[in-house]
Amino acid sequence: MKRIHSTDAVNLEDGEKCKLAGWLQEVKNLGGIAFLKVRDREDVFQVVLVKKETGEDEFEDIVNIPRESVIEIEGKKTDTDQTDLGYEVHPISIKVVCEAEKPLPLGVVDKVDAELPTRLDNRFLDLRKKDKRNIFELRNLLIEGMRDFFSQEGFLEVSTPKVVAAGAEGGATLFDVDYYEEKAHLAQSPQLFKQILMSAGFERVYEIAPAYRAEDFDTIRHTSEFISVDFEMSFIDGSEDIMDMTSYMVSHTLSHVKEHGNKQLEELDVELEVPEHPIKKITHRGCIEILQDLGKEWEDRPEIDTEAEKMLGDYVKENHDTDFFYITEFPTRLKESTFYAMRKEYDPSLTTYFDLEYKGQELVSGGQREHRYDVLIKQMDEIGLEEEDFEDYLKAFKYGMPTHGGIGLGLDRFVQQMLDLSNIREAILFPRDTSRLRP
Ligand code: AMO
Repeated sequence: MKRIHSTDAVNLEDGEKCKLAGWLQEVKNLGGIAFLKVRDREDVFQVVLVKKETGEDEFEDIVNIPRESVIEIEGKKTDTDQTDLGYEVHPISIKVVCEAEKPLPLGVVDKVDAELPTRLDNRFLDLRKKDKRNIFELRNLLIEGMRDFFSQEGFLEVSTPKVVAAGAEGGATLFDVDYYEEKAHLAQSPQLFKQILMSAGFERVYEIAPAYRAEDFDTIRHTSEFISVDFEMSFIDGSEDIMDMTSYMVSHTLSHVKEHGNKQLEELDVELEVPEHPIKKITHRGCIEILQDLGKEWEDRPEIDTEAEKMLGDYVKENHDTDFFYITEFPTRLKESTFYAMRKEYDPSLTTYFDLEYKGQELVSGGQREHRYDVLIKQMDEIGLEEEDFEDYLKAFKYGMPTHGGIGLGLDRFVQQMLDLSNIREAILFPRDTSRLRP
């Protein structure tokens, strides 16, 4: 007989035979009768064990199976209004597929969560909890919604190397790799490759892949490995085109999650905002003014730090009733690592770069790129980058490069913010950070 899920058994006739399997979550032994709660991917079903039917020895064997063992039950589905699924199973046979050791390093049905490090050390058990799996089902929908959007808009999904010779986002956060006789790095971003593909004439590309940053401190919104969603598009008239595409992408993606993840969202008690067009834009200068009005004190070199971002997020929520807004026109000096940023024609102290903020935290950063070879070289010189280190990249600009731009979006952060998770690690199956390399 083929094994079916607990939710499929709902549709069987009363008394029909079935085979179900899962993890033994709980045993309630009342002496002559015992109730087993067994969990599969879809739900928790109940098995009723009657001593008179099984015999004393078998009854004892079964009620003593350790919790979280995997068991397989063949039996009769019997309708009842005593369980949530509307049936229980009267077993003909119960097989232990794999017995769990005792004690468990982490409780699966405990009401209160253990500390995050303990949970991450035992992630396979942690993920058996429904609320944890909901996060990854919604993450899956987020990715599905993005792919759906990109494909509708004529973007090609690409895969670029993760072992690279040159970094794109500044030397400080590069991981080194021994690569045969050479020194290589883990890619911080697909930035340089997605730009090269614009010269190749692909026009619209996107990638969803890991990016690596040797962040030297632990925060609730940074990890050393994260999934970067990047797109790049050509023949644009300015960074407005990139912001529009980003807004449509975020809206489409969130409505996809809302439409298909209703059950999980309800279980996690989350309400999603799908942002309307156009998403509010505030210049970097305008943000500083708002922050000054709000009483934030500045040092000599005003950067919008984590605290300021939060203040701005609250301000926008209060005054404009939305979780989303763009910070535009980042000053050139604040984007010095992004040598590839195009500057504003009317004021080269400003870039065409923007961030998209979501619930008071940066989610996206992007803008229009400098596509003119000579200007690009000048910008690299200004911050002391060596041309020969970027030879392969620069070559693509010499033989016909269209105007272009794009963004990078942190997928894990998107999940974190969307579901109001207290730590980005909750949104990652097996996070990597300054103190975690396993499991
Ligand atoms: P940036 O460095 O701002 O831009 O990164 C883009 C987005 O990636 C996410 N992010 C991170 N998430 C988790 N842990 C980290 N350590 C981490 N670092 C970044 C953030 C951020 O907004 N090449 C440009 C993008 C572009 O211009 O196309 C870039 O990588 O959500």
